[in-house]
Amino acid sequence: MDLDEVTISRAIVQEQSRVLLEYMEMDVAIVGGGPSGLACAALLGERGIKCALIEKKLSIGGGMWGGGMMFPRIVVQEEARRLLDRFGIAYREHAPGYYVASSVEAVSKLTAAACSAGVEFFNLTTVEDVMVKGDGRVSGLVINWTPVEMAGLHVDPFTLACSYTIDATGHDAVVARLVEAKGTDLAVKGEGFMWAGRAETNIIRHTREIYPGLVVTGMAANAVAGENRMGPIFGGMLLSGEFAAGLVAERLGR
Ligand code: 48F
Repeated sequence: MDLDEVTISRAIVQEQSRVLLEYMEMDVAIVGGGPSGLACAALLGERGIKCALIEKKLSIGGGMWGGGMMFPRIVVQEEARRLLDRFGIAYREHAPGYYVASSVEAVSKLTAAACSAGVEFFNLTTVEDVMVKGDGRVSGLVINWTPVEMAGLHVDPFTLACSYTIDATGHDAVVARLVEAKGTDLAVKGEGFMWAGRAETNIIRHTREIYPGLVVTGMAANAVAGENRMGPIFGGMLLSGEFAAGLVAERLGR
């Protein structure tokens, strides 16, 4: 087959432009492609909810790739084992209730599940602001190419509309902090000391709608609440993502 370089370029631009236009309006925008965002995206997608995951980096996976101190293994506790099973992630029992999985397999299987569920991914895309209009709800995201932000270029962004936004940006709780910075009554307390048991137990309670239209999940939920951190145990991230998906699906009546 003789290949035409321009056809290759045209295919990419045309197809991704089609997707971007289609997702200018969607049900749920998930910001951050770490374990909580990925689990949430997969479970929303499986319910037929139109959602996209926006990730500022080139690769999806957030803090899960690195496992613990760059050993590519993650620990998941008994309460979340069913989610390893649900996503087909293999594991070994290290001690009663402590399961160890490959972080590479975990990211890949969660990402594959989200893709299979119809979730669209916008990587290399940074959420730099949110849209809040007369009804006082977070009703859209202001996005730009990450390289534009990295280079400090003065380039105006695009806006995507969504019924719900999920802040899955991890320790930085970026979307929550954007809302806080506008002088709203939302206060991001910042994460507390390392205390895995407490952090993992309380994360579900902190996974909630923190501002109209804005739900927080994963480490961002703990950071908003001033809750402890937990290190390389990931059950809470998966459970929080699952809980956020259920919460938003219920609000959408799906
Ligand atoms: O940090 P991250 O993995 O979030 P998480 O799902 O999981 C936390 C764990 O990895 C770990 C832990 C142990 O359990 O505490 O840290 O809560 O993933 C957050 C993702 O959000 C992206 C960021 O690149 C990362 O992949 N992100 C951050 N800011 C933005 C963003 C932004 N402004 N726009 C788009 N993506």
